Amino acid sequence: MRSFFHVSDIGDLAAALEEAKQVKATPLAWKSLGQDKTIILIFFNSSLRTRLSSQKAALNLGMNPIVLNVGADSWKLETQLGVVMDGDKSEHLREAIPVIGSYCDIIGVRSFAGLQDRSFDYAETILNQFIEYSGKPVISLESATVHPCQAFADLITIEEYKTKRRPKVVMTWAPHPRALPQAVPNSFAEWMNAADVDFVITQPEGYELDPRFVGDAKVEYDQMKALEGADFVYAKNWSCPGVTNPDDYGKILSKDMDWVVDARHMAVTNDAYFMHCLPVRRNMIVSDEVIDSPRSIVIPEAANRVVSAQVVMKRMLEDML
Ligand code: AN0
Ligand code: CP
Repeated sequence: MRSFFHVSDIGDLAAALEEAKQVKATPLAWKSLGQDKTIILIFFNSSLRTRLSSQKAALNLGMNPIVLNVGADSWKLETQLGVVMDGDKSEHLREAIPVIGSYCDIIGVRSFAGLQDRSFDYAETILNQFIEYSGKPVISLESATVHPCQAFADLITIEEYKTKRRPKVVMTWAPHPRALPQAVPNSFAEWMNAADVDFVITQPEGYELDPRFVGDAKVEYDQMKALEGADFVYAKNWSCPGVTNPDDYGKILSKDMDWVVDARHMAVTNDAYFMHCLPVRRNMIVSDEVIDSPRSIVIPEAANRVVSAQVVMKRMLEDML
Protein backbone atom coordinates (compact mmCIF):
# COMPACT_ATOMS: atom_id res chain seq x y z
CA MET A 1 0.00 0.00 0.00
CA ARG A 2 1.63 3.26 -1.14
CA SER A 3 -0.78 5.59 0.61
CA PHE A 4 -3.88 5.32 2.76
CA PHE A 5 -6.66 7.78 1.94
CA HIS A 6 -9.61 5.88 0.55
CA VAL A 7 -11.46 2.63 1.14
CA SER A 8 -10.14 1.47 -2.23
CA ASP A 9 -6.56 1.62 -0.83
CA ILE A 10 -7.34 -1.26 1.56
CA GLY A 11 -8.49 -3.58 -1.26
CA ASP A 12 -10.89 -6.39 -0.38
CA LEU A 13 -12.88 -5.16 2.63
CA ALA A 14 -13.82 -8.62 3.95
CA ALA A 15 -10.13 -9.61 3.94
CA ALA A 16 -9.18 -6.38 5.73
CA LEU A 17 -11.83 -7.00 8.41
CA GLU A 18 -10.58 -10.56 8.89
CA GLU A 19 -7.02 -9.22 9.24
CA ALA A 20 -8.29 -6.65 11.78
CA LYS A 21 -9.72 -9.53 13.85
CA GLN A 22 -6.35 -11.29 13.85
CA VAL A 23 -4.48 -8.10 14.74
CA LYS A 24 -6.88 -7.42 17.59
CA ALA A 25 -6.57 -11.00 18.93
CA THR A 26 -2.75 -11.10 18.74
CA PRO A 27 -1.46 -7.51 18.49
CA LEU A 28 2.15 -8.46 19.21
CA ALA A 29 2.39 -11.31 16.67
CA TRP A 30 4.14 -9.06 14.09
CA LYS A 31 6.57 -7.45 16.53
CA SER A 32 9.60 -8.16 14.30
CA LEU A 33 8.00 -6.76 11.12
CA GLY A 34 8.79 -3.16 12.01
CA GLN A 35 12.21 -3.74 13.52
CA ASP A 36 14.61 -0.91 12.59
CA LYS A 37 11.79 0.92 10.78
CA THR A 38 10.72 4.44 11.67
CA ILE A 39 7.34 6.15 11.28
CA ILE A 40 7.11 9.93 11.57
CA LEU A 41 3.69 11.25 12.63
CA ILE A 42 3.18 14.90 11.75
CA PHE A 43 0.44 16.92 13.40
CA PHE A 44 -0.60 20.32 12.03
CA ASN A 45 -3.66 20.08 14.36
CA SER A 46 -4.57 18.80 17.82
CA SER A 47 -5.24 15.13 18.50
CA LEU A 48 -5.70 12.69 21.35
CA ARG A 49 -6.79 9.38 19.77
CA THR A 50 -4.96 9.56 16.45
CA ARG A 51 -1.67 10.53 18.05
CA LEU A 52 -1.79 7.85 20.75
CA SER A 53 -3.35 5.02 18.71
CA SER A 54 -0.88 5.52 15.85
CA GLN A 55 2.06 5.41 18.25
CA LYS A 56 0.64 2.34 19.97
CA ALA A 57 0.04 0.57 16.63
CA ALA A 58 3.62 1.35 15.53
CA LEU A 59 5.03 0.06 18.85
CA ASN A 60 2.97 -3.17 18.53
CA LEU A 61 4.67 -3.73 15.16
CA GLY A 62 8.13 -3.07 16.62
CA MET A 63 8.54 0.28 14.82
CA ASN A 64 10.01 3.46 16.22
CA PRO A 65 7.42 6.25 16.17
CA ILE A 66 8.53 9.90 16.14
CA VAL A 67 5.91 12.62 16.60
CA LEU A 68 6.29 16.17 15.28
CA ASN A 69 3.85 18.93 16.22
CA VAL A 70 4.21 21.51 13.46
CA GLY A 71 4.45 25.05 14.76
CA ALA A 72 4.81 23.98 18.39
CA ASP A 73 8.01 21.85 18.11
CA SER A 74 9.14 22.80 14.59
CA TRP A 75 9.33 25.87 12.38
CA LYS A 76 5.95 27.02 11.13
CA LEU A 77 5.58 25.58 7.63
CA GLU A 78 4.31 27.36 4.53
CA THR A 79 1.92 25.14 2.59
CA GLN A 80 0.97 27.34 -0.40
CA LEU A 81 3.19 27.25 -3.48
CA GLY A 82 4.42 30.42 -5.18
CA VAL A 83 4.11 32.81 -2.23
CA VAL A 84 6.65 35.38 -0.98
CA MET A 85 7.53 34.01 2.47
CA ASP A 86 7.64 37.33 4.31
CA GLY A 87 5.20 36.28 7.08
CA ASP A 88 5.56 34.06 10.16
CA LYS A 89 6.33 30.81 8.26
CA SER A 90 10.09 30.07 8.31
CA GLU A 91 10.17 26.97 6.10
CA HIS A 92 8.28 25.60 3.10
CA LEU A 93 6.76 22.13 2.86
CA ARG A 94 8.78 21.74 -0.37
CA GLU A 95 11.99 21.41 1.72
CA ALA A 96 10.49 20.06 4.95
CA ILE A 97 8.82 17.06 3.29
CA PRO A 98 11.89 15.53 1.59
CA VAL A 99 13.88 16.14 4.79
CA ILE A 100 11.24 14.28 6.86
CA GLY A 101 11.12 11.54 4.20
CA SER A 102 14.88 11.03 4.50
CA TYR A 103 14.51 10.22 8.22
CA CYS A 104 11.76 7.58 8.05
CA ASP A 105 10.09 4.66 6.26
CA ILE A 106 6.41 5.69 6.64
CA ILE A 107 4.81 9.13 7.19
CA GLY A 108 1.46 9.87 8.87
CA VAL A 109 0.03 13.38 8.48
CA ARG A 110 -2.80 15.21 10.22
CA SER A 111 -3.70 18.37 8.35
CA PHE A 112 -7.29 19.59 8.64
CA ALA A 113 -9.21 21.44 5.97
CA GLY A 114 -8.66 25.20 6.15
CA LEU A 115 -12.38 25.62 5.26
CA GLN A 116 -11.57 28.83 3.33
CA ASP A 117 -10.82 27.57 -0.18
CA ARG A 118 -12.87 24.56 -1.27
CA SER A 119 -10.73 23.70 -4.27
CA PHE A 120 -7.47 23.84 -2.23
CA ASP A 121 -9.00 21.54 0.41
CA TYR A 122 -10.79 19.13 -1.95
CA ALA A 123 -7.63 18.71 -4.07
CA GLU A 124 -5.88 17.43 -0.86
CA THR A 125 -3.15 19.93 -1.74
CA ILE A 126 -1.08 19.38 1.42
CA LEU A 127 -1.25 15.57 1.59
CA ASN A 128 -0.51 15.30 -2.12
CA GLN A 129 2.67 17.30 -1.58
CA PHE A 130 3.70 14.74 1.07
CA ILE A 131 3.10 11.92 -1.43
CA GLU A 132 4.94 13.70 -4.22
CA TYR A 133 7.99 14.98 -2.33
CA SER A 134 8.62 12.38 0.42
CA GLY A 135 9.04 9.23 -1.65
CA LYS A 136 7.54 7.32 1.32
CA PRO A 137 4.13 5.71 1.95
CA VAL A 138 1.77 8.32 3.45
CA ILE A 139 -1.15 7.72 5.83
CA SER A 140 -3.88 10.35 6.20
CA LEU A 141 -4.39 10.89 9.93
CA GLU A 142 -7.32 13.19 8.95
CA SER A 143 -6.47 15.34 6.03
CA ALA A 144 -8.59 17.98 4.30
CA THR A 145 -11.30 15.63 3.01
CA VAL A 146 -10.83 12.19 4.61
CA HIS A 147 -10.18 10.40 7.91
CA PRO A 148 -9.70 6.77 6.77
CA CYS A 149 -8.17 5.37 10.01
CA GLN A 150 -11.34 6.53 11.80
CA ALA A 151 -13.76 5.10 9.22
CA PHE A 152 -11.93 1.76 9.19
CA ALA A 153 -12.11 1.60 13.01
CA ASP A 154 -15.83 2.50 12.80
CA LEU A 155 -16.45 -0.36 10.38
CA ILE A 156 -14.51 -2.81 12.58
CA THR A 157 -16.72 -1.70 15.51
CA ILE A 158 -19.96 -2.16 13.54
CA GLU A 159 -18.80 -5.64 12.49
CA GLU A 160 -18.20 -6.52 16.16
CA TYR A 161 -21.54 -5.24 17.46
CA LYS A 162 -23.96 -6.04 14.65
CA THR A 163 -26.57 -8.73 15.33
CA LYS A 164 -27.94 -9.00 11.80
CA ARG A 165 -26.20 -9.54 8.48
CA ARG A 166 -27.12 -6.12 7.06
CA PRO A 167 -27.67 -3.57 9.85
CA LYS A 168 -29.24 -0.14 9.31
CA VAL A 169 -26.60 2.52 9.94
CA VAL A 170 -27.70 6.16 10.17
CA MET A 171 -25.20 9.01 10.11
CA THR A 172 -26.80 12.13 11.52
CA TRP A 173 -25.53 15.70 11.46
CA ALA A 174 -25.67 17.40 14.89
CA PRO A 175 -24.99 21.00 15.95
CA HIS A 176 -21.60 22.36 17.09
CA PRO A 177 -20.46 25.87 18.07
CA ARG A 178 -17.43 25.86 15.72
CA ALA A 179 -17.03 25.11 12.02
CA LEU A 180 -15.70 21.57 11.64
CA PRO A 181 -14.28 19.78 8.57
CA GLN A 182 -16.17 17.21 6.49
CA ALA A 183 -13.39 14.60 6.61
CA VAL A 184 -15.04 12.30 9.19
CA PRO A 185 -18.51 12.19 7.53
CA ASN A 186 -16.93 11.93 4.05
CA SER A 187 -14.88 8.88 5.01
CA PHE A 188 -17.65 7.29 7.06
CA ALA A 189 -19.99 7.59 4.03
CA GLU A 190 -17.33 6.20 1.68
CA TRP A 191 -16.64 3.17 3.92
CA MET A 192 -20.32 2.46 4.68
CA ASN A 193 -21.13 2.53 0.97
CA ALA A 194 -18.42 -0.09 0.44
CA ALA A 195 -19.64 -2.24 3.36
CA ASP A 196 -22.66 -4.54 3.55
CA VAL A 197 -24.96 -2.16 5.48
CA ASP A 198 -28.18 -0.24 4.84
CA PHE A 199 -26.75 3.27 5.03
CA VAL A 200 -28.74 6.51 5.50
CA ILE A 201 -27.42 10.07 5.89
CA THR A 202 -29.58 12.72 7.55
CA GLN A 203 -28.76 16.42 7.69
CA PRO A 204 -30.46 19.83 7.43
CA GLU A 205 -30.80 21.43 3.97
CA GLY A 206 -27.51 22.90 2.74
CA TYR A 207 -25.27 20.33 4.49
CA GLU A 208 -25.17 17.91 1.51
CA LEU A 209 -21.80 16.15 1.40
CA ASP A 210 -19.72 15.95 -1.77
CA PRO A 211 -21.35 13.49 -4.21
CA ARG A 212 -18.09 11.54 -4.56
CA PHE A 213 -18.53 10.46 -0.91
CA VAL A 214 -22.34 10.23 -0.76
CA GLY A 215 -22.37 7.77 -3.66
CA ASP A 216 -25.60 5.80 -3.66
CA ALA A 217 -26.37 6.38 0.04
CA LYS A 218 -29.95 7.29 0.98
CA VAL A 219 -30.28 10.92 2.06
CA GLU A 220 -33.25 11.80 4.31
CA TYR A 221 -33.79 15.36 5.54
CA ASP A 222 -36.28 14.35 8.25
CA GLN A 223 -33.98 13.24 11.07
CA MET A 224 -36.63 11.32 13.05
CA LYS A 225 -37.75 9.46 9.93
CA ALA A 226 -34.14 8.57 9.09
CA LEU A 227 -33.56 7.19 12.59
CA GLU A 228 -36.56 4.84 12.53
CA GLY A 229 -35.40 1.25 13.00
CA ALA A 230 -31.67 2.17 13.02
CA ASP A 231 -29.27 -0.41 14.47
CA PHE A 232 -26.40 2.10 14.68
CA VAL A 233 -26.62 5.89 15.10
CA TYR A 234 -23.43 7.69 14.07
CA ALA A 235 -23.53 11.37 15.10
CA LYS A 236 -21.17 14.01 13.73
CA ASN A 237 -21.15 17.71 13.06
CA TRP A 238 -19.76 19.09 9.84
CA SER A 239 -19.66 22.56 8.32
CA CYS A 240 -21.25 23.37 4.97
CA PRO A 241 -19.53 21.32 2.23
CA GLY A 242 -20.43 24.00 -0.35
CA VAL A 243 -22.03 21.54 -2.76
CA THR A 244 -25.28 23.42 -3.35
CA ASN A 245 -23.79 26.89 -2.73
CA PRO A 246 -19.97 27.18 -3.05
CA ASP A 247 -20.04 30.56 -1.24
CA ASP A 248 -21.20 28.80 1.94
CA TYR A 249 -18.21 26.43 2.02
CA GLY A 250 -16.96 25.95 5.60
CA LYS A 251 -19.80 27.98 7.15
CA ILE A 252 -22.18 27.10 9.97
CA LEU A 253 -25.69 27.14 8.47
CA SER A 254 -27.62 25.80 11.47
CA LYS A 255 -27.33 25.40 15.22
CA ASP A 256 -30.73 23.74 15.52
CA MET A 257 -30.70 22.00 18.91
CA ASP A 258 -33.53 19.69 17.79
CA TRP A 259 -30.78 17.72 16.04
CA VAL A 260 -28.88 16.94 19.31
CA VAL A 261 -29.13 13.14 19.65
CA ASP A 262 -31.14 12.49 22.81
CA ALA A 263 -33.44 9.81 24.27
CA ARG A 264 -36.32 11.01 22.08
CA HIS A 265 -34.24 10.24 18.96
CA MET A 266 -32.94 6.90 20.24
CA ALA A 267 -36.52 5.83 21.12
CA VAL A 268 -37.48 5.44 17.43
CA THR A 269 -34.43 3.27 16.64
CA ASN A 270 -34.09 -0.50 16.95
CA ASP A 271 -32.41 -0.02 20.37
CA ALA A 272 -29.47 1.33 18.35
CA TYR A 273 -25.88 1.55 19.42
CA PHE A 274 -24.62 5.13 19.61
CA MET A 275 -21.31 5.98 17.92
CA HIS A 276 -19.15 9.11 17.61
CA CYS A 277 -15.49 9.45 16.58
CA LEU A 278 -14.72 11.72 19.59
CA PRO A 279 -13.86 14.34 20.75
CA VAL A 280 -17.54 15.05 21.41
CA ARG A 281 -19.25 18.03 23.02
CA ARG A 282 -21.83 16.69 25.44
CA ASN A 283 -25.33 18.15 25.15
CA MET A 284 -24.37 19.78 21.81
CA ILE A 285 -23.96 16.63 19.70
CA VAL A 286 -25.41 14.05 22.10
CA SER A 287 -27.19 14.20 25.46
CA ASP A 288 -25.47 12.90 28.60
CA GLU A 289 -28.23 10.33 28.89
CA VAL A 290 -27.42 8.79 25.49
CA ILE A 291 -23.62 8.87 25.66
CA ASP A 292 -23.70 7.47 29.21
CA SER A 293 -26.19 4.71 28.31
CA PRO A 294 -25.15 1.06 27.90
CA ARG A 295 -25.88 1.39 24.14
CA SER A 296 -23.07 3.94 23.71
CA ILE A 297 -20.00 2.25 22.16
CA VAL A 298 -17.79 5.32 21.77
CA ILE A 299 -15.02 3.87 23.96
CA PRO A 300 -14.65 0.49 22.17
CA GLU A 301 -14.91 2.46 18.91
CA ALA A 302 -11.94 4.61 19.96
CA ALA A 303 -10.05 1.51 21.14
CA ASN A 304 -10.37 0.08 17.63
CA ARG A 305 -8.30 2.99 16.32
CA VAL A 306 -5.21 1.00 17.33
CA VAL A 307 -6.46 -1.97 15.29
CA SER A 308 -7.21 0.00 12.11
CA ALA A 309 -3.87 1.85 12.28
CA GLN A 310 -2.01 -1.40 12.89
CA VAL A 311 -3.56 -3.17 9.87
CA VAL A 312 -2.60 -0.23 7.63
CA MET A 313 1.00 0.01 8.95
CA LYS A 314 1.38 -3.79 8.85
CA ARG A 315 0.43 -3.85 5.17
CA MET A 316 2.86 -1.03 4.38
CA LEU A 317 5.66 -2.88 6.19
CA GLU A 318 4.83 -6.15 4.41
CA ASP A 319 5.17 -4.33 1.08
CA MET A 320 8.75 -3.39 2.06
CA LEU A 321 9.82 -7.03 2.65
C1 AN0 B 1 -12.27 17.30 14.27
C2 AN0 B 1 -13.22 17.15 13.09
O1 AN0 B 1 -14.41 17.27 13.27
O2 AN0 B 1 -12.75 16.91 11.96
C3 AN0 B 1 -11.55 16.00 14.55
C4 AN0 B 1 -12.40 14.79 14.70
C5 AN0 B 1 -11.63 13.53 14.75
N1 AN0 B 1 -13.02 17.69 15.45
C6 AN0 B 1 -12.80 18.82 16.10
O3 AN0 B 1 -12.00 19.63 15.70
C7 AN0 B 1 -13.60 19.05 17.35
N1 CP C 1 -11.25 10.61 16.46
C1 CP C 1 -10.07 11.27 16.38
O1 CP C 1 -9.40 11.29 15.32
O2 CP C 1 -9.66 11.86 17.54
P1 CP C 1 -8.43 12.83 17.74
O3 CP C 1 -8.76 14.12 17.01
O4 CP C 1 -8.32 13.01 19.21
O5 CP C 1 -7.20 12.21 17.15
